[in-house]
Amino acid sequence: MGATVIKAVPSLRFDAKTYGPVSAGDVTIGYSNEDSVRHTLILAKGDTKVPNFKLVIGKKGDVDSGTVTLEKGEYTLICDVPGHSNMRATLTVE
Ligand SMILES: [Cu+2]
Repeated sequence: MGATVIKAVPSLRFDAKTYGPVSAGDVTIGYSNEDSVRHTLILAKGDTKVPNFKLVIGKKGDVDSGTVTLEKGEYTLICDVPGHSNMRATLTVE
């Protein structure tokens, strides 16, 4: 299965509002920094943060990736850097 690639782009945005659908199970996510500041990526389902998953891209050109086991559902992609609260998107797992 291929990776879902998410880009952080200027200014303080993800490159899409929605990603997927991807298949439930082990989901590989790549995160690429095309912006000029540090970004993170965490996942939440409702108000519950998905444990043990965080990607960090510190500067332009950085790439991080990770694999996380996800059940079916709608997840929120979040950059938790202070001031980046508009960096929210949806990942659909089916
Ligand atoms: Cu950010």
